[in-house]
Amino acid sequence: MERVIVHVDMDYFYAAIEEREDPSLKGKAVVVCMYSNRGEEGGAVSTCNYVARDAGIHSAMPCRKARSIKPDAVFLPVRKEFYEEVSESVMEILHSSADKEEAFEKVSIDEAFLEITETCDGDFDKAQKLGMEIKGEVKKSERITCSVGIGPNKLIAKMASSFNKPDGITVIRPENVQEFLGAMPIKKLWGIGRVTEEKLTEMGIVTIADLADRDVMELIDAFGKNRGTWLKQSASGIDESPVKERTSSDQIGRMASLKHDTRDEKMISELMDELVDSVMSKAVARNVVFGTVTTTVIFSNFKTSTKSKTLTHAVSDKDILNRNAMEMMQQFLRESTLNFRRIGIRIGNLQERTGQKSLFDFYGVNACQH
Ligand code: TTP
Ligand code: CA
Repeated sequence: MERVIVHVDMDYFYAAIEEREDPSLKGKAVVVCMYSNRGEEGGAVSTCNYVARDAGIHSAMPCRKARSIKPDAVFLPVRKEFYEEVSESVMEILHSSADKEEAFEKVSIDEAFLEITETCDGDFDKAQKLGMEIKGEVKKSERITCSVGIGPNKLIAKMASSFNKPDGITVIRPENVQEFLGAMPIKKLWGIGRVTEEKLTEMGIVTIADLADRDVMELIDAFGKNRGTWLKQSASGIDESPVKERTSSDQIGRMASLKHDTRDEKMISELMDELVDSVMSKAVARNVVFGTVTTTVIFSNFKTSTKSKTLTHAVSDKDILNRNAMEMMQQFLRESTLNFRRIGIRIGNLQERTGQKSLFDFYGVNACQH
């Protein structure tokens, strides 16, 4: 069966979050700036919304220049930790749509690949439907948009997601890969930078189709074996690299929606059991113990709240995880009258397990909340 790969890229991510948080920004140019230690005078544009882009502002431009182009734009400082929280919620949604646990690859704060071959039986019509559902769920839960690309491999999925932005979806079926790539200029091929582009242009290669038509030996002569072969394959739309989890992460988290919005503790506890099982099986597979437990609730009005607890010793114990998680859920229930829409659990401060688990099965102090 042909693989079906999805690439999701959030639209003008940091600026979109700022727009969401402050409805008065709607329609205005919003520029998120990374200020340097020289204060507001230094610094570069991290990103900006599409109103600001239409005026000519873009990432990495000096903030001072952006200000001179559009003095009436709203300039905001980067709030990285906050964006990371939003990113985690988005990633939970994307992860839960993948074929299986391992079929998910977070690429950056606002981009991920997921494989859905089994979920859609290799059928690209079903894949398109699932892609729309993913977009809908992200929009509903986080109130920001993303662009989705679907194709038979990561290369095509990645190029498809940037084909129609913002809030787009592009599905490239295997039989349309050549047509999709062919007419594009070579600089659009994922992985081609300015230096390669210049060299290819000197060789008379302008479009991706030109590159695909070149003899592989000629490309190897010019770029070496690995790069030459890669250029030929990519231009032909071939990419066999797997979607695979990057395991360097120091956290393992899961989030899921309740069957309907509720405050019923039994329903919440049943779903939490499933999430705890899933997180624990991953911790066991990675052979790690955890030192923190974090829970998240997304309420019926889409507001998100998080609580964390630092354990006295790192453990790997399902009951401890479950007990801590449910204590936090009860606290959430006491603090708000709203229904719960989604709940999540995350373990952090992961360390390699050294055995003798029972020695360290203490838990409980240093509770902190935010
Ligand atoms: P991108 O996905 O490159 O950009 P974007 O999400 O803002 O816009 P687009 O709709 O075109 O996808 O980057 C994701 C985030 O990473 C972006 O919101 C801010 C941050 N970023 C920087 O801080 N500096 C940069 O130079 C770039 C390119 C991104
Ligand atoms: Ca993006």
